[in-house]
Amino acid sequence: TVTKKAAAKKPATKAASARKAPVTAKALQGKIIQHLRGTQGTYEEKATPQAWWRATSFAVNEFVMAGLTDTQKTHSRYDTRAVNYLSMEFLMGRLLSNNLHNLHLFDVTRAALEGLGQNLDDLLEEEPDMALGNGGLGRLAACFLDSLATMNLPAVGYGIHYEHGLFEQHFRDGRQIERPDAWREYGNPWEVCRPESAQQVKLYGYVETRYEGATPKKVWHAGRTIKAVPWDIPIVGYDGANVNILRLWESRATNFFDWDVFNAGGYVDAQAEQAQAETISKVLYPNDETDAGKELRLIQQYFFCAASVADIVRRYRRAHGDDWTSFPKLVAIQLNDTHPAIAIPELMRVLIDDYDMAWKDAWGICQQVFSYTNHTLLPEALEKWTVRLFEKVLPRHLDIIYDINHQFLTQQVDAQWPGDDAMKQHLSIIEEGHERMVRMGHLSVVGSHKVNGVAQVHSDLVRTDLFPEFHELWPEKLTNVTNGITPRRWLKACNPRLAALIDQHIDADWPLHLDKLKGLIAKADDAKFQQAFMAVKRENKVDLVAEIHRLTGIEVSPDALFDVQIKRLHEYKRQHLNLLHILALYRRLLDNPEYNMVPRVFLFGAKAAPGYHLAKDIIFAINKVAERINNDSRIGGKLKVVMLPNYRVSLAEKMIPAADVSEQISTAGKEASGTGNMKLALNGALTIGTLDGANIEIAEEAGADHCFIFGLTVDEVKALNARGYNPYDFYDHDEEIRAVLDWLDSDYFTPGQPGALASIKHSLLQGGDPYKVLADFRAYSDAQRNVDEKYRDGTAWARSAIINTATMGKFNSDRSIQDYVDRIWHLKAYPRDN
Ligand code: T68
Repeated sequence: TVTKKAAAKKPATKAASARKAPVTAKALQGKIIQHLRGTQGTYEEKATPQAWWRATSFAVNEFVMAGLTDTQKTHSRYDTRAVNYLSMEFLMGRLLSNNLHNLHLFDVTRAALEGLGQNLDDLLEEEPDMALGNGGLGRLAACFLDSLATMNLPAVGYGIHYEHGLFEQHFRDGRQIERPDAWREYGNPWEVCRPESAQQVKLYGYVETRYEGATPKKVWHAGRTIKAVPWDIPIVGYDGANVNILRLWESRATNFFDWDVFNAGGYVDAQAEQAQAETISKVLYPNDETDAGKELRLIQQYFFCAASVADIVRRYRRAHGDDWTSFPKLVAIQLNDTHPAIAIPELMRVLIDDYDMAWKDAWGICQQVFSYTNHTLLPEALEKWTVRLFEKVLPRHLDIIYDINHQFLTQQVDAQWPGDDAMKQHLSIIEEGHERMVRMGHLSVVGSHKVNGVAQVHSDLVRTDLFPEFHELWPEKLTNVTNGITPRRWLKACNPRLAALIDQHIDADWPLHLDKLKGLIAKADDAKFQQAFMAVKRENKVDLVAEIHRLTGIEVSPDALFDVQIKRLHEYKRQHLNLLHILALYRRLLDNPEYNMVPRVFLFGAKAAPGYHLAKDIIFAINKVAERINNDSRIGGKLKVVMLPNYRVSLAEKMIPAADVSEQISTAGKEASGTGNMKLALNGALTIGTLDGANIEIAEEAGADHCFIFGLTVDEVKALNARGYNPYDFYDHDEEIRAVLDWLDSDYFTPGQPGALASIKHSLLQGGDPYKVLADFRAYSDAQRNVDEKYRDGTAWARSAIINTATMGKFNSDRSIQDYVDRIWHLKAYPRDN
C-alpha cells in the first residue's frame, strides 16, 4: 500500500508522450483478421461492412482494455479521490473514430484496412450513434468524460443503459415521425457487462418505526426489488492518458420470473414482473427542458442513483471498511442538473439506516460530497414531484426530505430571517398548495456545497433571479463554470483537413492545449493562409453537399454561403425567427429578381419532443417552405433551405466543419450556455447571435468585429416584459413582418391545406410571442444584411473565420474541468503507471 505522502508525490502531469502509433499496420491487420474470424465467425471474402467495423473495433478495444486495466490499478494503488458524475444522459455519439484518434491509431488503422481492401471512412459509418441523451446537457457530460480521462483525473460517469436512446427522426410529407432507436440491437463492441457488481434497488412499500434503542429507527419495507446490472464503457483519454469508465445501469427483474405462478400455469403473469422491471431502462425520455412528472421517470432517476450510490459506497468500503472518516476526502458526486438529486436523500438513507450513522454526521458528509450544476432557468424545466407520488414510490426518502427540510428551515432560514414565515414558505423544499410538491432544485441547493451555472450570464441569473435568497444565505455556494467542448472530437476528429492545416503552423499538441490556437492570429492576414483555410472550408462544404444530396435529394452549391442552425427545436431557440427571415428574403427576391444577395443555403437540424406540438409545426413549416423555395426557378438558386433528418452527434460532425455562419439566436436570458455555438466557431463559422449564454463569452474572445451580435439584451427583455410587450406593435407597423406572417397563414406553402402553418402566426400574435421573435426580427434582419455584405469581401471573411478558430481556446472542456477541479472537486491527476 502507498501512503498519502507517496500519493502526493505522484507527478500531476505527464509530458505529452510520443505521438507514435502503438502498433504497426501489419500487426494491426493480424488483429483485425483474428477478430473477423475468431470473434465474428466470418472471413475476408464474406464479411459485411458491419462485420469489418466490429472486427476493427474489437482489435482497437485490445488497446483500450490494456489502458483501462493500468488505470484501474493506478487508482486503487494510490487510493485516489474521484469524481462521480451522475447524469441521466450521456450523448456519446460514435466511439471508434474518437478512440482511434485518442490512441493515435487513426492513420495506422486506415493503412491496415486499406491493405485488406477496406476503407476506414466507410466502416466508421457502420457504427450506430450512442444517443443516450437529448441535447446539450447529455453531450456536455460526454465531453467532460473525454476531458477527465485526458487530464488523468479519476472519474466515473454513472447513468442509465437505455435500450432505446433518443428516437430516430424521419419526415413524412414534411412532418416529423419518430421511430425507436435501436443502438444495441446487435450488441455493442465497446461495452463490458459486470454482473459481479450488480446491485439491488428497492421501490414502493412502507416505513415502519421501531422503538428499540434510545432513538427510534425507521425501517423501509420495500414492495419491490429490482436488479441493476452495470455495463461499462471505457473512456479513452487523449494521447496515452487514462482510460476511465462510464458505468450504465440496466434494470432486470430480481428473479427471472415467479416459478410458483409459472408452475400454476400463469406463464404470462410470471413474465409480467420481468417486463415491468425491464421497463425502467427501456427508453430515454425525449423531452428536453420540460418536466412531465411521470412516475416512470422518477423511478428511472432513483434506480440509477441508488445503484450508483451503492456502487460508490461499495468501492469505498473495499478499501476503508466501516471507517467513514475518509469518505468525503475520496468521494465527490456531481449532479448533472436536478435529475439525480434523489442521490442526496439516498446517501442519507444508506448512512443512517444501513450503517447506523448519526443524522448530523451523515448530513455533514452529504454536504461535503455533493455539488449541483444548473442547466436552465426555464420554469417548465424546474423539476417538481408530487408528495403523493413520492410517498408511494420512495416513502423513506420522503421522510428524509422532510427531516432535511425541517433542519434547514428551523436552523438556517430562521437564523437568517427570524420569524419570517413567508421566507420559510418560499425556500422550503416542499411547495405548499392544493397539491404539495417536492422541489428538486431546492433539495439540490440545500444538499450541495457548490452550485454552478454553465456560462457567466447564466450563473449571474441563477444568483439574482433563480436562487437570490439562497445566495444571500450562502454567498460562497453559487458559482460559475462556463461550459466547454472537447477539441479532440470537435476539431481534430471531425475536421481532419483543418486539423492538418493547423498542425503545419503551431505545435501539434494543440488538442491538449487549445489556447495555442492563438498562434494562428498572426496568420489571419496572411493571404496564403487565408486561401488554405478557406480551401479547407470549401472541401468540407463539397463533402456536405454530397451528404445533403444523399439524405434529401436536394442539390445545393458549395459556392453558396452555408448558414447553419443545429440544436433541439424549441421556441426559445427561435428557429422560427430564422424561418421568418428566410421568408422575408424569398419575398424580396420575388419582388425584385435583381435583389442583391450572396447565394445562401440555410441548413437546419433539429428534433422536436414528440409531445411538443408547436415545435413539430415549426419543423413542418421549415420543410414546407423549403420545398417551395427549392423548386422555385424564379429566384435563380440564390436561396435554398434544407432541414436534414435525424440530427444527431454524427451528423453534427459532418455539418459543423462546413458551416460559414452559426445561428445562435435564442431570446436573451433563455439559453443557459449553448455548446454548439462553441463547436461552430472553433471550426471557423462566424456567429450571428444574441447576447445570451456563452455567446457573450464567444464574442468577447473573438472580438465584436468577428461576430454579428444583435437584438434585445437580458435587461431589455426584462424591461420590455415590465412595461408590457405587445407583438401587434410590430405586426401592425412593420410591413414585412405582417406580410411574412400572413403568408405563412395562407396556403402558399401548403397547397390545398390553408392554415396548415397557422399555429406559428397564432403563437406570435394571440399567443403573445413569449420569446420576443417579432421584437427582435428587424435587428436580426439587419444583422443578416451585414453577414451578406461581409461575405462578399472574401478577405475580410477569411480573416474573421481564422480569428474565430484562433480564439476559441477558452472553450476547451479541459478548461471547464480544470475550473470544476479548482472550484468544486479539488481532485488530483494520476497518470497511469505502466
Ligand atoms: C442545455 N440543457 C441548455 N437540457 O439548454 C444549454 N433538460 O444552454 C446548455 O449549453 C447545455 O444544457 C449544457 O449545459 C439541456 O440540454 C436537457 O437536455 C434536458 C433533458 C431532460 C430534462 C431537462
